[in-house]
Amino acid sequence: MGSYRVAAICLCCFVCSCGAREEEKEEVLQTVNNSLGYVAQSLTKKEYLAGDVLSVADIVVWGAIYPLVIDGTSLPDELSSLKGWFKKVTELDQCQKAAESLLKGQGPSVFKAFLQKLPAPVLVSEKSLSNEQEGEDTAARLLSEEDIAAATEAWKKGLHDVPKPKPQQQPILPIDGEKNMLITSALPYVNNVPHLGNIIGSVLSADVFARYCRLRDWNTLLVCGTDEYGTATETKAMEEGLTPQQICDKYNAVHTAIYKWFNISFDYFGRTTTPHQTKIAQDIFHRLLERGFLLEDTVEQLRCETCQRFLADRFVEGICPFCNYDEARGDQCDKCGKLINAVELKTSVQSVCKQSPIVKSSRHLFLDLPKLEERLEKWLDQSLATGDWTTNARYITRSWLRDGLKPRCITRDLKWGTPVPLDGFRDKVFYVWFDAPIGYISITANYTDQWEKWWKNPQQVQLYNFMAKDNVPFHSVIFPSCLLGVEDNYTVVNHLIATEYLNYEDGKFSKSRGVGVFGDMAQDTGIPADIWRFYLLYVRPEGQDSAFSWSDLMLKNNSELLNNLGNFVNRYTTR
Ligand SMILES: *[C@@H]1O[C@H](CO)[C@@H](O)[C@H](O)[C@H]1NC(C)=O
Ligand SMILES: *[C@@H]1O[C@H](CO)[C@@H](O)[C@H](O)[C@H]1NC(C)=O
Ligand SMILES: *[C@@H]1O[C@H](CO)[C@@H](O)[C@H](O)[C@H]1NC(C)=O
Ligand SMILES: *[C@@H]1O[C@H](CO)[C@@H](O)[C@H](O)[C@H]1NC(C)=O
Ligand SMILES: CC(=O)N[C@H]1CO[C@H](CO)[C@@H](O)[C@@H]1O
Repeated sequence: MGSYRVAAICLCCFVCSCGAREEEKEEVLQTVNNSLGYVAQSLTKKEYLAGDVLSVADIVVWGAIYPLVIDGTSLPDELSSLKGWFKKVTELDQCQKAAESLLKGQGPSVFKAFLQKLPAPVLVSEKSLSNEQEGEDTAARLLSEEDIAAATEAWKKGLHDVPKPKPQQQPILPIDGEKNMLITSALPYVNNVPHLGNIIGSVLSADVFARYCRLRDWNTLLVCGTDEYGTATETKAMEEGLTPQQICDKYNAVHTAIYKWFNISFDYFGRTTTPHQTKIAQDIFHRLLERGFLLEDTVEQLRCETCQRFLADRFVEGICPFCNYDEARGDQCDKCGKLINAVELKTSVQSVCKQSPIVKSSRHLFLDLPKLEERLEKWLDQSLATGDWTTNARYITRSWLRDGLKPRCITRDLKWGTPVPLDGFRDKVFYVWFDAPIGYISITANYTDQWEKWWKNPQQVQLYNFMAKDNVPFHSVIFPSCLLGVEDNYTVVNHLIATEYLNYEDGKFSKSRGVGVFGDMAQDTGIPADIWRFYLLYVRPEGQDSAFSWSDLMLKNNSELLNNLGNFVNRYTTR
């Protein structure tokens, strides 16, 4: 069934010409041709796809290729068996009726609007669906004769002739007329020890990309740091009997040590609890306020009377109002991916004390996303067309826009956060999702006082954001909306690289249940960091969830790293 699916996805390109580049179209043609050839081949031996009687497979495939070959004449002659089958299925009474009700006499253009909303076809999925042999063919086809000749030439010359990377100036700054790469890895929450999924999801992926960029001699700045504000920290502080600041100091050191051990090449690893954060976040806030992009409204908030405090959405659990998943968090449902307001949960309990909270109202400030939507879409059109966005990032972003944007509350009744600098709200702080992405900027400001050369320089800087997919909406919709609304020449994301999830053996990583491998434990195993790095990159959840497995780690260490890569390098270096 795999190749049918690819065919169905690729057909979109024909019907809607959704901006696929020329070589992509050729690739698509090839893919569809192969898949159709495959279907035609199987139809030479039998009447219908699954045998001699019509089955659901016929209907599905017929429906998928219908937009392309509405009258069957566009099918090449080599595919005569497919042609005959298509005609036969099309003539079925039910299929005729279905087609008529859909087309309403307008022809294939009726599919356009629908198909344009689908994620852009990814050709990589062809590789993962087919077997390894075909995968290699695809890779080979992407290289031109010249590429191969150049590679052979370079190989013959040996390592001495490889140009040395230019020395790095300090601080690293963009340079006129050169390629300037600003790379961020999602800021890890300070109250946790990161697990392998967190490490490959953003930190290690960003590291590898940054190393590549430096080898290419591009001006590259990789920044990250701990995200330290919010209730998560307050709660952890209560648990451990420390102040929030002490918790941040303690876990910032834990994170720093783990990434150092994994040899992550951050140019600067900072934190969000700095005066720079306060200054920049408040400046962004003031500019949004002056430009009329903030609204005031009353919010129903959950409050725990037992603990005497308002509850952050993340600390409430209940039933998702959209998909009825019964372990949804108050901010987001892990099952359907929708963002939630905690008060919308059907029956909820606080995740710490397990008491049911009460609803209480207070005045808050909202980011007027509907008012920013137009400029966001304009910018997104351009960024998606010219940048590297992973399929999941494109898909999540599109579905957010399709659902329409609503105003989002940016303030919270908490203490541990960036204070809101406005009368009437001075006892509140910024909500973490508003505050945290500003951390990229303030952390850079903590690295160099010339930070604006990176962050207010969209003409000369390419911004790459690395993250796991649950972080996509904040980076593709909400934060860009803020930066565009501020009208201060900010650098807005050009490339968004999101991973799926890494599972642990057959389940999820879970600190509370002690399941999984955490950064500090990886170190204690005695297995060197480079083997961890290799294996995590090998199982990187790129197009779909993947899993960490101990036995697979041993296997890949021996087969891929030692036998294949090791022997290859060995043969080269001992020539
Ligand atoms: C399409 O596939 C058929 C075999 O199914 C092959 O004969 C033909 O050359 C292919 N056409 C293109 C354009 O690749
Ligand atoms: C860490 O990476 C650097 C290159 O960025 C390399 O020179 C160094 O040997 C690595 N350290 C370890 C312990 O692998
Ligand atoms: C934005 O910044 C760049 C580089 O600093 C500058 O060349 C450009 O003129 C600025 N654009 C605006 C609209 O301020
Ligand atoms: C990985 O392979 C090396 C070389 O054979 C071996 O020394 C090491 O013990 C292996 N590590 C693991 C975790 O299997
Ligand atoms: C260069 C710079 O601004 N460094 C600051 C980074 O943040 C820490 C913590 O707030 C300060 O102590 C540094 O002075």
